[in-house]
Amino acid sequence: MKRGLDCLFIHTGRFSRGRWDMTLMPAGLFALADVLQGRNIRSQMLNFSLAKMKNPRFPLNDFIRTSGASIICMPLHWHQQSGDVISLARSIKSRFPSKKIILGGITASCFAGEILRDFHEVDFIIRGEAEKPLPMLVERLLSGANTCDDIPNLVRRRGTKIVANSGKYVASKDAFENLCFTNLDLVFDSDGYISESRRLENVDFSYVPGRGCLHDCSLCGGGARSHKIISDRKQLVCKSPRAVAQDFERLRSRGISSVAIAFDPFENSRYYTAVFRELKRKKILLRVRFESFGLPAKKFLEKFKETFAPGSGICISPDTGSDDVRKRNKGRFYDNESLLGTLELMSRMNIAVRVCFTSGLPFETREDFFKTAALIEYLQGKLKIKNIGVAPVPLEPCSPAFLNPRKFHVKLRRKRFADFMRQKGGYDLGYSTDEFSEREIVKNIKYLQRLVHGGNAKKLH
Ligand code: B12
Repeated sequence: MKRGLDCLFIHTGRFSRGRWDMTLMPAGLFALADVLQGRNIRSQMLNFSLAKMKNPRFPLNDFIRTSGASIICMPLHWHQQSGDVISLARSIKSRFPSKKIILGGITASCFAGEILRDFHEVDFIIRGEAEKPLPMLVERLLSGANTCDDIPNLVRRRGTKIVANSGKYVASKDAFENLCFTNLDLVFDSDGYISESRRLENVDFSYVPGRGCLHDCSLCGGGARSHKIISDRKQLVCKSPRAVAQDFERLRSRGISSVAIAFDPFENSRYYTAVFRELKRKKILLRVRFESFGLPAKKFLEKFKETFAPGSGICISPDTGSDDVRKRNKGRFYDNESLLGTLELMSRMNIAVRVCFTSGLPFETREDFFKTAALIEYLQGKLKIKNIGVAPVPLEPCSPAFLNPRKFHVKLRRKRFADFMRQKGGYDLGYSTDEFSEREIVKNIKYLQRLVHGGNAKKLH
């Protein structure tokens, strides 16, 4: 008889305004399932949000029962999922009291103590990086051993107390090099997952070649300092160009023809030009959407153009039209003049571009806001750029503005995990600035969105 699962990963996604979203799973989940599988711990990833989207009556309890898994691992990575993860954990625990529920991911790591104190349906939390701690914990649970003091990054209950083990695990460069973030065979309905990624992101798969950051953008919860607090990571790690090429080859052999890369914390283009060179040498031709955290240099653009398939493009996020606001909020600063120069160059090189903006950044004044509107109009009118996005940026836990609101002149509406659980939808920002109330920020964002979509944007102030 076929052996059942030992460990089932369940990605909850989010149910908001009557529909399921946040259906992408954290990139790191693939590596965790793959590491367990490599140690003969049978694992699978179930994308609950996607299963419910396809079949609103998806029988989760039957799925869990027939899987045989005694351990349920749930990513609580994005704070927007907080309420959904806890309510699903509660429902699983009430139906299967003997199953152990383990949480992990950025948001679970930020609020580990509060979650374990208030939500007894959660048995364990692994803070930060989990490739070593998770197999250790799962092996102990499967063997019935009840000692786990030596498991790094583990937070748990002991009697009425919450204890955090003292050991720390952070993946070294060598360990990271060998992690596999592309094992789609461990995803239940992997074809459905690829189709969902195509629908949402217009690419088959999101690939992340590294971990950590060198910068501290004001509203980002994944900057250098946040990583230090969340996982004790002090350095950036990246896969070698050879390992990235192997991953891409694996993806291609799985039928994947387009990939998004949204990881670009580097000071210069050396890393990616080496990666692109290797992909070209290996003749791996994919369509790529690259999210540039700074401004792509000429050399980067040349290599990008000669490496990837037609339809590839780059997303740039100046966020604001004001140089001063950009300087005070963004780790990798560039001014409007350099931005316009790069956009003109990309247009000459025929590289597709998407330019993204927001409003409500710390220190933004009304005048700055109108600079953003003016820049958008200039890009649309003079540079004929059609692909412009405007999106709200909710305040992320552990971001510099969250950790030090006074320095950034913001007022937080969400501080504790319970506050994050109560949030509703993408426009629930959770903060206001000295200049704008939360409602005004949302109004400003909607104004810019109308500007982009050609609506009547005049009725704002
Ligand atoms: C690449 C990236 C993306 C990519 C790829 C996402 C993906 N599939 O993972 C894209 C562009 C798609 C993306 C989307 C979003 N992202 Co993003 N993203 C990043 C970025 C730059 C790198 C993240 C990363 O992959 N790290 C490396 C990988 C290998 O590790 P990992 O996935 O983090 O997993 C490790 C741990 O978290 C943990 N873990 C994760 N899950 C679990 C589960 C268990 C049980 C355990 C034990 C452990 C565990 O284990 C792993 C390793 O040990 C970070 C910023 C940064 N510099 O870190 C932001 C970041 C993670 N994203 C963020 C956000 C908010 C989003 C969006 C919600 C944005 C939006 N409004 O749409 C969406 C959500 C997408 C969805 N689900 O639908 C925030 C999260 C803040 C927070 N606390 O919630 C960050 C920190 C940036 C920010 N703005 O502050 N993102």
